[in-house]
Amino acid sequence: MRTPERPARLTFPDNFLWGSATASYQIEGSPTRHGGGPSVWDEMCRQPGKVYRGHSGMTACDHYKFFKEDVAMMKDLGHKVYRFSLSWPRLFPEGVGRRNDDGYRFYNELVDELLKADIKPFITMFHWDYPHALFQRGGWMNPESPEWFEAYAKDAVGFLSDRVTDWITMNETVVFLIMGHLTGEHAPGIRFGRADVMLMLKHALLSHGRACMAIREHAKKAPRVSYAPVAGVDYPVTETPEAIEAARKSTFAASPSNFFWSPSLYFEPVLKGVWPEDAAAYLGADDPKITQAELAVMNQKIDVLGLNFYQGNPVEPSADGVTKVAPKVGEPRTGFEWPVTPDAIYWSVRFFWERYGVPLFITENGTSALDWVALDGRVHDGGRIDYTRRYLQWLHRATAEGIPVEGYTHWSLMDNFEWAEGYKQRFGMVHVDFETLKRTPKDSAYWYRDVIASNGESIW
Ligand code: GBH
Repeated sequence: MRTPERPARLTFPDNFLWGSATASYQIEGSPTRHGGGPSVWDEMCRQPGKVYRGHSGMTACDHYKFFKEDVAMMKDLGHKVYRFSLSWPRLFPEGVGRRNDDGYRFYNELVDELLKADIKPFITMFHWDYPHALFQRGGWMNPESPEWFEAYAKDAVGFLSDRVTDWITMNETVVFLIMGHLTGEHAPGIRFGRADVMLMLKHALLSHGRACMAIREHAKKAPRVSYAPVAGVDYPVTETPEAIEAARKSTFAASPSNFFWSPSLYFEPVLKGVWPEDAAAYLGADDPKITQAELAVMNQKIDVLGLNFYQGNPVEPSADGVTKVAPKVGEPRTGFEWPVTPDAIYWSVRFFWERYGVPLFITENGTSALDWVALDGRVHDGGRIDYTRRYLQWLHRATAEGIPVEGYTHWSLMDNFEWAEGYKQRFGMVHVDFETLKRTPKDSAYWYRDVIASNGESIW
């Protein structure tokens, strides 16, 4: 792995927002307590063999109970921003119609607690816990689904926008659509054909657009609207102009080899109001045939574009575009066995900035590791420190080149329910003992506290 030279002067902006990210189903627990409704993830966890060892989000970190302690912990650790999600079925047990006021009570208290601690709330409206009742009505396949999402977004904004200004409509459209409905690894865990999944994509993108409009129309405080897609890229292993151009081209092409993960399916309609021609050609009869009017709904102004970045694919230019660079024997990998590709975060930020010109925010980045509490009572997660240090060094290069990056929320604040992997993968800077629910900040949490205090100086 390469690393950039330490610059003479660091260029993270003075008001750079350092913090961490979580999601409702992964940390809260008690999803159906006090009137909440089940989500597709509650149903998924009940099905044998779908989630590692039959784990579920029933208790998770019990953040629902311990949120005050968790906010106090974030404050101790110096976090300035906290990205979290609202559980749609906690607020609307049937997804639409009847509101559950107890759900709002929880989020109201959480927001108040954050503001008291001087931590900026950054809210994701949808991070995969889709109301089961709406799934029974066809879920994303139902042409009414954009209206459902809009109604929910409008209501949430109405309740929280007297204090909250920063909103993300949805997290990683590709994951809940493709892993949820095409490969079936995630909830609802049913495999549909590609024409159906592309129709769901159309409805999800319309939902995003309508939620953006609802936020602008109903926010009490001037809102900042955001979107948080997976931001993996093909990136050049050598920095020649030809290699850079080839990597850029293949990043934005709807490549047949990994078609459903092509960023352009999720970025182009939202940021340019365009459905990629190569996607339409590839899909043929299964193309969702998105109209100009629908593209106009999807293409709402985004104030800050969230990037969830974990890994890129190294490529080299070749006669017909690019070829993937084979992994080296024994290359560094995370606990999940995802390759560690720090330089790729720079290319991600650069490619998405050059193409869309919207200020950026790293809404997720992090690594899972096999962490445990050592005999000295501490958690020595040196791998996470090195991973984050390297990714931040490359992120810094983007800011040094003048690319506006407003903040970084590390995934994740604490170990949590890692979807189909249950509690096996630990992504937190804070260790959670899932039997006692005891929180133990890992070495990385203290390291990150210094990074924040020095506005990034200590990453070199
Ligand atoms: C995020 O998903 C989620 O938002 C979060 O809830 C989750 O806990 C966290 O990450 C950790 O998993 O780029 O084609 O090579 C990230 C899921 C990670 C899925 C990278 C795709 C690589 C596919 N993605 N992965 S590709």
